[in-house]
Amino acid sequence: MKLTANYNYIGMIAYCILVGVGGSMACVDADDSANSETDISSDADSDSDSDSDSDSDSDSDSDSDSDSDTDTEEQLIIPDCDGCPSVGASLEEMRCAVELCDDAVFLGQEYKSPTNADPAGTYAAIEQYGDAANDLAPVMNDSYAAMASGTVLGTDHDVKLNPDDSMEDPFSSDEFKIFDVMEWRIDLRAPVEAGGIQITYMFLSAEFDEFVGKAFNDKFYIIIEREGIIHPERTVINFAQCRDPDVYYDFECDEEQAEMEVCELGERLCYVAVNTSLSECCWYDGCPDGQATTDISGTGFSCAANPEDETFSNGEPNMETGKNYGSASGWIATEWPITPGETFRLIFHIHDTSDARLDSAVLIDRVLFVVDPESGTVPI
Ligand SMILES: [Ca+2]
Ligand SMILES: [Ca+2]
Ligand SMILES: [Ca+2]
Ligand SMILES: [Ca+2]
Repeated sequence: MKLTANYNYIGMIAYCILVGVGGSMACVDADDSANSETDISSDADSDSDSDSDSDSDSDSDSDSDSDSDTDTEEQLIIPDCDGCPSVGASLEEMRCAVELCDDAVFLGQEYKSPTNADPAGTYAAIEQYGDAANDLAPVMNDSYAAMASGTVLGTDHDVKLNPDDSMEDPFSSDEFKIFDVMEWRIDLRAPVEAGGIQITYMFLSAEFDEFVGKAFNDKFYIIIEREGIIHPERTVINFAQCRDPDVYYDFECDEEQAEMEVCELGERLCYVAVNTSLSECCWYDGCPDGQATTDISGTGFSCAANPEDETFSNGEPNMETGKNYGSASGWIATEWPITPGETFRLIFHIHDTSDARLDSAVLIDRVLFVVDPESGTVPI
């Protein structure tokens, strides 16, 4: 996956180039696009031109397997979100905030807590999380969706929504129960030209840094649910290498994942949590000294300067002081293959592990279909 991509701009039927990670787009003539394919032409293209584009892309799939990532260009399918309300506390605003604006693609949604916590206040579609001057400007359009295992807004991230109910973690082999589970379930129909889906997001947690390298971690799963023979089959599509795989990992790369080239067979992997290598930890061994790359000031998840701010003298977590500090993953993106035209459910799942305390949150920005996916989870 890479930052510069050609865009098939649905509605405009014009080709645009993403400029930087801020998500601003510039529509250019084909001659200006250094890596453009030969059949990408000017803004005046008709619908049939864009159809032939996707044909040529699928042809190139079989050729590009052995190519390096840098040579491949994906095409993101960008919907027209004009008039889609994208700021507020309703689910309609949530879906617009993540660019699921196309009614031909978006089939329905619900937001539920499998552990019977009250969802009110755990999600919102917002323009910027924390301070206005921090690094959390939206990646695309005016807003993103936020959800948490506690109260999503404000700076108190030690909120027990429903400490009396819990469940097994269906994707973790550890034996810790999960609490304050929140699931945003979205039913989608992939466009016929789509070969995959891309989700851009940032995980934040009060569990940084005192729980890095520990087993009981809050997790954020992106789950694809498809009809199975007996019951719906759920697959977690977001995982990466681990911060400290000798100390902690969630699972090892299996043959199916290795065949998809999202990891190497037997490699130790981590779900998106404080233990993923993508996390911007603060003082854990090997992390920058009390500083993270992404400025998340005002969110209540900012770095502690010293281990003493979050741990007892024996190194064990001190939740009473550690709850006031945390960190984030920075913006990351996950891509995964989808069958063109397929109907499926996308689930954003966040939970507290082991107890209902030290909340975690996720900002979810653009959810886009892509013509040529490069499966995996990477920083952007
Ligand atoms: Ca957005
Ligand atoms: Ca902390
Ligand atoms: Ca927690
Ligand atoms: Ca909680």
